Amino acid sequence: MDSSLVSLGVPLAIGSAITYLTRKGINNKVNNMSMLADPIEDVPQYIKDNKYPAKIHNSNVKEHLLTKLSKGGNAIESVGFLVVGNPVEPNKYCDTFKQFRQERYFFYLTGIDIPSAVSFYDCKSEKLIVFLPEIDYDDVVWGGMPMEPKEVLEKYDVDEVYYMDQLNDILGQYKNIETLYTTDKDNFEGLKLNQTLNDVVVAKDNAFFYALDEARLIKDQYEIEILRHVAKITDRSHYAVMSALPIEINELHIEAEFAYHAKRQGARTLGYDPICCSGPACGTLHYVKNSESLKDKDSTLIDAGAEWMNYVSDVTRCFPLTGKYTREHREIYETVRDMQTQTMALMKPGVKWEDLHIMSHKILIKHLIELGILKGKEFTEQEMFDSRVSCAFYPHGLGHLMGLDVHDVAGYPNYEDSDPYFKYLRLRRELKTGMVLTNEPGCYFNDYLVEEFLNKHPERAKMVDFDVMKKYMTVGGVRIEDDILITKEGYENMTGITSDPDEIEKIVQAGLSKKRSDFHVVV
Ligand SMILES: [Mn+2]
Repeated sequence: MDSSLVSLGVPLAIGSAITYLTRKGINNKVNNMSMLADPIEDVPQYIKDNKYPAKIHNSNVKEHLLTKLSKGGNAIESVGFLVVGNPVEPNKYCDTFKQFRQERYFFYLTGIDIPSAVSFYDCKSEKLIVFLPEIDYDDVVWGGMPMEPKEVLEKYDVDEVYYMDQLNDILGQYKNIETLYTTDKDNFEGLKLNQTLNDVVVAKDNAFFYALDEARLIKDQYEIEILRHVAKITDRSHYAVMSALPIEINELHIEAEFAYHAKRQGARTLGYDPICCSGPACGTLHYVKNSESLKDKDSTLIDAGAEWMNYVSDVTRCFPLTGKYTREHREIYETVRDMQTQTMALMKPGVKWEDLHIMSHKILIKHLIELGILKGKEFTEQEMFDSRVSCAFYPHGLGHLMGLDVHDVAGYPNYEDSDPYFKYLRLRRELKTGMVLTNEPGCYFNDYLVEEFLNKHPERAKMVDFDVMKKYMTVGGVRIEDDILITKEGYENMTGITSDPDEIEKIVQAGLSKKRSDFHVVV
């Protein structure tokens, strides 16, 4: 990570201001939420030169669906997809709105961020048609003119665009359609579908979801360009967090620093609620408080990722608040880094993710023996492995798919799995070219985990030297998480922020050498 990352000279977005409050409390016309705020100058050239490949995405879904249709090749010619975007949802008993989040299947099939828009795809002609909510006087008065059909047609990879009142007429022209697959009917109310069409709608169908998920699993070049860009935004935001300790005196300041820098770079939202914890709280996997003082703590953990064009990143870094890792913190850090380095080196098409996950546990066991936390003189590594004792320190999976969702579709986890090794592994399949996933091993010292995984299981507890373990409780935990693209040759690590502990110390120390007034902090 070079120091140029400090100069976050990314221009602010100048896109038109969006107001989405209306007198009626309903507004479907907020156009393209994810694009308007993006700083155009910093958008990758490929994204500038190309449209979001919506038609290819529909065709991918068609191909996967074809493998599931029992009637064979011709049956697909009578199939259509009808998917509705999310509406803007009001907050209860007031005239404000929940933050709009486009429904991810709809976005995958259209690339369109307009609330309550509808997408129709005819598998026979491979035509993609979009229907927009009709113009509403109140909406225009309060929120400005929405995008018109001709603008939508120009901007997006669609064949035809109409207003919603033409939905029945246009769909009625497709006499070949016998099955109209949709995800669910949750947003169907405004469609006013006629009976004939309503009769052929099939919702919540396993084959359709399978086809959607398998299509979303493999990222194309356009999606990869977005993911690389959002990874870059996330890198700089993590760098900013590590560099700003003089103005971070509470966990919430860490979250604020990350969110501020992500937004300045054009990320309107974050991919998920950031996890910002310090000291023993680093042992809580999905810590949500983000509000404790950093005073008198040694360690911190931040798990945060920006979101851009509805695609996310998911990165975790751990750094010492003093600028120097304590001995125990460093030992755990090196353990986790070794788990990540060794498993990452093996990431390539054809490798079973379960195998790398198991390998990460075996590496952890070796390190915990070396540190004296596990009793290596009394028990063999195999006995420890068989007992699942390492799950007390590493209860989650090695990683998960990532894309439009932070825990993306098509991982086929089994949360009912009785084996603690696999219960929380969110990806249960072979790696394939074009998959994007995280590699995020961890090691934690958490009272609750000790109670549940050790104290309640004497056969595991006897393998642990509790006196040695106690010395590590103040570390809380370490997780190192990078975002990986599987390539033909192996992998590409899209995450650029360093995880080298020496480099991290340097970054933190450089920040600590500054004064509060060296930062842009008004309050
Ligand atoms: Mn993650």
